[in-house]
Amino acid sequence: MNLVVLTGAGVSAESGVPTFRGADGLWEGHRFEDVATPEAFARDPVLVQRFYNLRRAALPTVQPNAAHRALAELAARWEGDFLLVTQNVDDLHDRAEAEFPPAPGFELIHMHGELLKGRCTASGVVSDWTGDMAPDEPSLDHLEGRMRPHIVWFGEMPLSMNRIEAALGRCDLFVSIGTSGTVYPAAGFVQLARMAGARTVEINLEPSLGAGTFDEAIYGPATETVPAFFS
Ligand code: BV8
Repeated sequence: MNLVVLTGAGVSAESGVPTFRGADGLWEGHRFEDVATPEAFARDPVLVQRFYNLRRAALPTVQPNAAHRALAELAARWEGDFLLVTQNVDDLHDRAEAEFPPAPGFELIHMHGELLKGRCTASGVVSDWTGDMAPDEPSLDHLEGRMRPHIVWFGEMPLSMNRIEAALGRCDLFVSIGTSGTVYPAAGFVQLARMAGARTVEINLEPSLGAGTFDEAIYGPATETVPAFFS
């Protein structure tokens, strides 16, 4: 059986990583859509770098929770194809996977990029973020370009979309965990899974914007609902 799981900020909430809507979509008075864009980076790179440096600096202080671990344990024993697509840019799924070596059919995709990676604006080369964690670190120079966060900003194409759409087109079970269904194209994945004839399940704290599209729904904190669903 082929499985696709989509996760959003709600899967990391109980680890202490703030969700986006929790602050009513604001960060220090800025709407995410105004900070997480290429235009914002061009206009005020220090502000944007500070936005990411603060979130990057918080990562060592948070740990994977029971939901991340339940998904990693599932990846270790799943016999078919299992694609875990996360909208999150934290490394909590990666750290949980490191504890449970995944089975061959498993793949983790960060469709919106990763806080711990940077990208050269000239060459496009992606590398581990080597910049200082200082919140006011100016943009790093890298070769002839500048190092930007390896993050997919609003208006930019998410990563690995062909791979994701191919997996959705042939999945038997699609589970969406901890996402409000606000941001596209992730919010449209459930439709692609339905068109493939998959069983679709929403696991969230409360109904998402797309709640009516799912066959089933389970509401409650992810650290309880995710282990229970996949046990
Ligand atoms: C693109 C990286 C085109 C940045 C992110 C108008 C209508 C429709 C679409 C658009 C529109 N105008 C613009 C668009 C497109 C836009 C979009 O969707 N905008 C929204 C705001 C309307 N999308 C884009 O721009 C995307 N790109 O469309 O490209 C294109 C085409 C061709 C060629 C080039 C380009 C790119 C979007 C990616 C943006 N980057 N992340 C960063 O992180 O700084 S998005 C960012 O916000 C996150 O990654 C995440 O995806 C999103 C927040 O969503 P969630 O993860 O769902 O988090 P949220 O807080 O909203 O919800 C948390 C949920 O968890 C809640 O439901 C809550 O109840 C639940 N929860 C809380 N606690 C728990 C819990 N559940 C369980 N247990 C708990 N304990």
